[in-house]
Amino acid sequence: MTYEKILGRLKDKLSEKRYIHSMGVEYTAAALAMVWDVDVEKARLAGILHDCAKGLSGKDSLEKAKKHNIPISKYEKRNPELLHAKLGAYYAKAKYDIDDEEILAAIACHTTGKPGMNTLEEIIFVADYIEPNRKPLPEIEEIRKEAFTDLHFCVLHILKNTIAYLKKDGAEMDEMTEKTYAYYLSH
Ligand code: DGI
Ligand code: FE
Ligand code: FE
Repeated sequence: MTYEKILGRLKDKLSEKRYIHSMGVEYTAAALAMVWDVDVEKARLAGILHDCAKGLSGKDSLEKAKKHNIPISKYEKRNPELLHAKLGAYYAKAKYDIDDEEILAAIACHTTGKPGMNTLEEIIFVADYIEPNRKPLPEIEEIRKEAFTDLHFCVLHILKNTIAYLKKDGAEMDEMTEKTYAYYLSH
């Protein structure tokens, strides 16, 4: 599928705000790929497509996950918006012709992260958080610098702030978010 076709389909599936965010993740991931010696085209594709399933409601996400045999954890059952990452990987392959397993894996873990992410996975996780169209988050200036100077530390910093935000909000934490944080604290 051509890049233009991917953009056309995404534009149809996402809100304008989410589409602009996706473009921000694409170019931020491309810049990070240049610094961290990752294939720039892979980073761009993972970035532009990472939220391709974000247009679905919670109810539809659960239905689609069941339909496509995507395992649903108890956390995802209670917080179905978490499923947009795994569903995104599914649609990237099924609807956007992405066969590269590394791109699909980076999309699948972009919300909670996972222990021992590879560089492309870390780049998408970070780019999602720091891209310039997102509304400013606490300590974002430091986090943005870290993304280009110390990628592992940047992942840890984002996890720490996301967990603090979820706690403050009384939101339920996914087991994977906690596991990822524990991993990055000790590595
Ligand atoms: O899809 P985006 O909004 O671009 O970003 P994302 O995929 O990182 O999703 C962000 C949302 O996911 C944010 O509101 C925090 C939430 N989130 C991240 N980890 C967890 C979580 N929500 C719950 N309930 N539990 C988590 O562990
Ligand atoms: Fe997302
Ligand atoms: Fe996103």
